[in-house]
Amino acid sequence: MAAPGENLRINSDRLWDSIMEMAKIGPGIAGGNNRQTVTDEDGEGRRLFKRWCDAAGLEMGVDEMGTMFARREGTDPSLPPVYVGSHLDTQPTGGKYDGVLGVLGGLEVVRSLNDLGIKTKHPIVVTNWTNEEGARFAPAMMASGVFAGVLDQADVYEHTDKNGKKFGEELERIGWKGTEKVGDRKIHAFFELHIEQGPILEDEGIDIGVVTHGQGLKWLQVTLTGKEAHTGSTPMPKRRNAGLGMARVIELVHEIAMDYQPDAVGAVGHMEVYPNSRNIIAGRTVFTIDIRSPEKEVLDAMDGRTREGIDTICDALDIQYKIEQVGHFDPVTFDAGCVKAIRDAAERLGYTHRNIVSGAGHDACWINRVAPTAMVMCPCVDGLSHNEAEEITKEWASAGADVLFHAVVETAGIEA
Ligand code: HGY
Ligand code: MN
Ligand code: MN
Repeated sequence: MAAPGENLRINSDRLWDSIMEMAKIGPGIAGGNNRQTVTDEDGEGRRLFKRWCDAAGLEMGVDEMGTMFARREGTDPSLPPVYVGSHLDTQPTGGKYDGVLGVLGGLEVVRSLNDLGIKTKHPIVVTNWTNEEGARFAPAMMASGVFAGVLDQADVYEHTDKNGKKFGEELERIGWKGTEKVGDRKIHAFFELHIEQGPILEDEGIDIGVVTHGQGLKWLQVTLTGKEAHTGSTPMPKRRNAGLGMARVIELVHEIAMDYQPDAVGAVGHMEVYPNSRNIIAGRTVFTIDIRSPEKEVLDAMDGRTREGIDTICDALDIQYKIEQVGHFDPVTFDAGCVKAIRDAAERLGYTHRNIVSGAGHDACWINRVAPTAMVMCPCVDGLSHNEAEEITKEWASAGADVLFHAVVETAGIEA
C-alpha cells in the first residue's frame, strides 16, 4: 500500500494532554499511577477512554474479558481491521506511560486521520487489552492470552488477588464484562507503541526502537512450608525455616541469571511471609520467580536449574516445596512485514532508529500468534519503568506516535 507523505504527523500536544489527563485517574503516592486491573480506578480510566472514542466517532465493542475495541470504519468494511493499542492498567506503583502511551497513541492515530479527512481501506480498531500487567491477577497479558487461545477464560475468571477476590467477579463488578466472544475478531495486523522500559535507546541517543523480537518469560510461584517456632528458644539445628529457604532461592535465581549474561534476567519481586511476626520463624513463604531470556534453550535451562536448586535447598533445610508455573511465553519473533513498515516509517520521518529486543512482555507477544504483529518503542528516562518515577519526553512520545501513525495507515491503505 502507498505510504503516507513524510509531512503527515500526529498532534503532539493533544497526545501529551490526553496522557496527562489519564494520569489523573488512579494516582500513585509518588507521581505515578496505581490503576490496577478491574479496580474502580481501572473502570474510571475505561470510561474516560470510551468518552474520547465516542467523541472521535468510533464504535465500541467489549469482549468477555473486558478488552475494549474502538472501531473506525474503512471504505471496505468487509476487510479485516488493522488493530492498534496496548493497555491502560498499571502496576501498583506504576508510571504514567507504560501501556497508556500505546492506547492513547492508537487513539491519536485515529484522531489525526479524522483531522486530515483521510479514509483508509481497512477499518482501524484502537484496543485496550485487559490486565496486561498481571500484578493483581496473574498471569500478565491475561486478556490477550485468552484472545490468542493460550489461556483458558473460565480458568482465569477464577484467579484470585491477595484478598481472595476473583478476576471474573471483579470484571463484572466494575461493569466491563462485555458480551463479545473472545478471539472471534479477525486481525489484519496489530501494532503496539510502548516505552522501552530499559536504557538502550536513551543511552544511544536513538528516537525509535524497531522491535524485532520479544524475550521469553517464565513465572514460577513457589510455596515453601517449614514450621513456625519461637525465634528465641528454638535451637538452630531444630529449625525448619521457610524464610531462610526463600532467601536461598532468591540468591539461586540471581546466580543462575548471571551465568547466562548478557541477556538473561532473573529476580523475585513478589514475596509473602507467614505469619510475618518478628519473633516467629517463618513457617510458610510464597513468592514468584521471574526468569527471562531471548533464547528458548536458555530459558528452559534456567527453569531446570532453578527447580533442581529448590529441591536441594529444601532438602538441606527439611522444608517442603510446591512449584506452580503461573506465567509463560516463549521468545517471540515479530512479523517481518510489520517490522519493515515501522522501520520504513522511522526512516521516512527522519527519526533515528535501531532494532531492539523487548525485555518486557507485551500484549503484542500473544497477538503475534494469531496475526502479523510488531511494536514501536520510544526511550524512557534512565530506562526506568515499573516505578512511579517513570518518565519520557513529549518529543519521544510524538516520534513514537508518528511512526505508529505511518505504519498503521500504510498497512490499512489510504483511499485516494
Ligand atoms: O512483566 C512484563 O514484562 C510486563 O510489564 N507485564
Ligand atoms: Mn506495558
Ligand atoms: Mn508494565
